[in-house]
Amino acid sequence: MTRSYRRVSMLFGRFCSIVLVTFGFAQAALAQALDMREGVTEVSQRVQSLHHLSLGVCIVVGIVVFGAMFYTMYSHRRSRHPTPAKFHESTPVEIIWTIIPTLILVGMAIPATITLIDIEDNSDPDLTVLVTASQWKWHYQYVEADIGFFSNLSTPQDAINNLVDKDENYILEVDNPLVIPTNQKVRFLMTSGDVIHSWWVPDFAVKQDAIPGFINEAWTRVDVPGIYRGQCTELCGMNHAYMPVVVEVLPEEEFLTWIEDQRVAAALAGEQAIADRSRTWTMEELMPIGEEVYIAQCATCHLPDGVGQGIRYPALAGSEIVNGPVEAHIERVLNGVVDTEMQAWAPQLSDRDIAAVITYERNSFGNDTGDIVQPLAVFESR
Ligand code: HEC
Ligand SMILES: [Cu+2]
Repeated sequence: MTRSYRRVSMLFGRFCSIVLVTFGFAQAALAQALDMREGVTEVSQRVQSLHHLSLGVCIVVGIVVFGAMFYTMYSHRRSRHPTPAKFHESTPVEIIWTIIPTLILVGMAIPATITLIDIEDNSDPDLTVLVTASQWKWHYQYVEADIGFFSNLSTPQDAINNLVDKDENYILEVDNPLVIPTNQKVRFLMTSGDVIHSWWVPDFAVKQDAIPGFINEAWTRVDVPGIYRGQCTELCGMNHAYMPVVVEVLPEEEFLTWIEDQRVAAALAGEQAIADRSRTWTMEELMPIGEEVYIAQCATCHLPDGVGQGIRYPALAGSEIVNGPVEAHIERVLNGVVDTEMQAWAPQLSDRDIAAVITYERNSFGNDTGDIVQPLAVFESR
């Protein structure tokens, strides 16, 4: 008897230690796979610990409530208690089961409210970025430094169409990431040029709607340099899944150098634009540039071969505008069509790129106007 008892208890002990060791490993792996991420800001870490607090409370409450239920069902079953007790109401019990949940809720509400108030505190920023969403890209304007640029998806179309392998950052990569410095409070002003979008970077615990006609606020302060990725998180049309957010956090000095580089680049682009419109371009020069711009900017809607998509996105092949007077075509591309997805390209593309893409449209997809549109003509129509 004692011997078999010892044996069983030894086996049980071994079993428990195996379970515990496995659980230890599993816990680390599970935390990676299932837990809400910790992120890289103080706010994101507080949000995670709030999540842990609530989850812990839920688990304890669940165990107590279900434990009491199962215990009652088992020990008061009919075979043991043929005649049920007949009491009604119990003031002490009612007081207890009102006060305890109230205390639990207040205990959870206090830290949650403190965190929420901090999340909403957009005062005293070191830097402000105006984020403007549109279908399907982000525009970042550094308010103090007065520089701005568009951030477009950079995943190759062939990866999207399963013609080449997808890499780790598939549809989470852009041509120009938002760049911000470490250790500074960055305030975001969010708005949209068309429909409702939402700017979301999980590692910062920042998720804010970008609504046309409104400006919403959010802020972050990141201590760890690195590249952080997010997405638009409000269904915003056909290419909703293709407008990622990428933020590059640089140490402060590197950030200042970056700002300076952006200023120099903007000045150079201005000079380049003057040079571009002061000479006459040939068809051979414009066509390859036009094709590149078309594939990067226009092909998502009008398709690479210009056939459009039903009534929603008109075909450019055989289009009256594309084959009609040049001025009307330039006007359409510069200003777009209000309240449609055909956006104004004037603020987005240079004179040269617009001239090139229009030249390309007028001489591709079976269109054969022979027109060469000059950057100067685009400049004058702006
Ligand atoms: C997000 C989708 C989208 C993108 C991207 C887009 N377009 Fe459009 N485009 C449209 C829609 C929608 C219309 C029809 C607007 C209307 O008239 O209602 C249109 C119309 C046009 C027309 C007039 C065609 C016609 O026959 O009415 C031209 C020309 C044109 N787009 C050129 C371009 C160029 C050049 C680019 C890239 C620089 C571009 N589009 C990018 C959606 C888009
Ligand atoms: Cu969006």
